[in-house]
Amino acid sequence: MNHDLLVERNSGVLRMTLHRPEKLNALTRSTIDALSAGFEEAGRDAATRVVVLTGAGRAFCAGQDLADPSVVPGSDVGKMLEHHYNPLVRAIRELEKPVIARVNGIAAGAGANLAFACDIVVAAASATFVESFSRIGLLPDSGGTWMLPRLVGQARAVALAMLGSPIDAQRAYEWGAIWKVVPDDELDAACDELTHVLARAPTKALGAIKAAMAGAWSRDLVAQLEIERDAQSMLGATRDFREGVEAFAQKREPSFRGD
Ligand code: T3D
Repeated sequence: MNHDLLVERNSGVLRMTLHRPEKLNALTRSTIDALSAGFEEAGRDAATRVVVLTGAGRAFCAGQDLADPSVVPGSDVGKMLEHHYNPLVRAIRELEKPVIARVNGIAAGAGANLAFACDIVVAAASATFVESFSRIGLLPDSGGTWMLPRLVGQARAVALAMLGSPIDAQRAYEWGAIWKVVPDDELDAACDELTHVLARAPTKALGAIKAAMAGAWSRDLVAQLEIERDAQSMLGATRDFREGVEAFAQKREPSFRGD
């Protein structure tokens, strides 16, 4: 039980809401661990077919709680990454189910990079993203140095990290860092539309897409073709593939179960 994290399950959707609005949902160790546990549980629970990560109040997440004793200068900040942030980022990236970041407001530091680690990022127009690390003498962590250049290109990634300049959701969208930006009052509808589609999609195929694309950065084409072959062998034996082909032949909407 973590009071800074609300966990809700409904119709195949696991929604985790960072809930410490007065501190812009800054992350404590226990909240990071509760998030990791939530993503791991989502992997085990066949009923969960999509995960939504969001924040309460005016922020998505302001990153590490800078009032936490573990970040006092002189302490080994890397230990915090090793034991808490890195397992969380891996839990998001290794979950073979889609993860949506519903970015309702400012996403700073690790908060920004957790959003970028998700599969589909939809942001309110008033949201901003800031790699604030350099402002306090750190480098982007939580996968930021890996993910940002891939999303926006090396030149923009380096400048964002070095300058710590915020970008608004529209710019993040134009730079290819996020999937969609919507007016603030349409964020819920946009997120609901996504979850509705993804919770009824062939979950194993979505998981295979995620895994194949994530690993593609470190493989050559020949190796990637083999990954596609192996994944397609697995997917071709699923009930959802059979259902998809039958539905096509019968000119009806498929009813995917996720198996
Ligand atoms: O262990 C390790 O350090 C390793 C891991 C590092 C990962 C990281 O995430 S490092 C980066 C940490 N995050 C930041 O540096 C961002 C710090 N916050 C800000 O720069 C600003 O708060 C924002 C730009 C995000 C928003 O500014 P603004 O003016 O809209 O709000 P505010 O007034 O600064 O914040 C509102 C309250 O939230 C305020 O509390 P108060 O004074 O009303 O009681 C502020 O202190 C609190 N708050 C905001 N961010 C954090 C925070 N409290 C603790 N930690 C925070 N990160």
